[in-house]
Amino acid sequence: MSIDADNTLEPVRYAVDGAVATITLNRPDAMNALDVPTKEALLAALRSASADDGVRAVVLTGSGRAFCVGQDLKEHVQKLTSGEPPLSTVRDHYNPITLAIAEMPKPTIAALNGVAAGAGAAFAFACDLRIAAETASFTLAFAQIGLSADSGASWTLPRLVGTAKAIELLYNPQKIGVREASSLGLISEIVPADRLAEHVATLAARLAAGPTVSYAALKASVNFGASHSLAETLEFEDAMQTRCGATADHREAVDAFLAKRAADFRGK
Ligand code: T3D
Repeated sequence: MSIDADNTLEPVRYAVDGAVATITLNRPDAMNALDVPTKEALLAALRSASADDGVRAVVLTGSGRAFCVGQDLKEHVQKLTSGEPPLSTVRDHYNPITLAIAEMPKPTIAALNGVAAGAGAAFAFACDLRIAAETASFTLAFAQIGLSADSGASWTLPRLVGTAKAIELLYNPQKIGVREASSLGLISEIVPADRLAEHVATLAARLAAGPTVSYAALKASVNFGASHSLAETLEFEDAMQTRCGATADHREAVDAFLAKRAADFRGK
């Protein structure tokens, strides 16, 4: 755990190892619930990872037994009581955080070490890949506290599981264990809890050594195609292919293929 000069726990840790940035929600005693300082620190970390060309893959995880239990309801009730507008945090924090994850121009991995609830689950859904420890679970907690979906859950969840299943899961905010989550397509892999960090580090390092511009274009194309016509998507694909075709990585990969050697991608 990292302690700052005031001897308090930093709510988010940001560490870069090689070309992999790891962002760790770091309020273990609060199950990484999202209060304002945590949301601000998370957004800053995501923006750092996005802007740093040396970072070519991003891991989002939690410390302690939870991934993230969503909005800090202890902070939230204080705002409700004081008459402050608590729901402004959707516009002020949840929306920019979700866009920063979903539009990250490099691969993103949610390393699910424990429960992901509410906005915490939605942040995981916004990542490209979700790797779960056996101890992980999801709870779509929004209706449990009389709220609607936020942090993109109404956009990402139907794309992951289909519209009917998304409504069913949102109406029934019960624990979804890793086996059910896997069969629904919410997670791509389940690993033993004590191997999660190592497994995700290996995957992230592999992605960070890949064709970063190609990965960003693939993500943008798939997301574009999900809400546009075929004709519009073909235009978008053309633009993305033109961009990728001009990269040094593309040239390197073609040369490597013809020379029957492995490509050495630089992310440019
Ligand atoms: O304006 C806005 O804020 C709108 C934005 C909304 C975005 C959202 O994220 S809405 C969804 C908010 N999250 C929830 O409703 C989840 C609430 N928590 C739970 O349902 C359960 O705690 C869990 C399923 C996540 C975990 O269950 P379990 O049995 O493993 O743990 P527990 O015993 O329920 O909780 C352990 C402690 O964590 C407990 O504190 P205590 O009693 O030991 O002092 C509990 O109060 C605390 N905790 C859990 N979730 C939250 C939380 N404290 C604050 N905020 C939480 N979200």
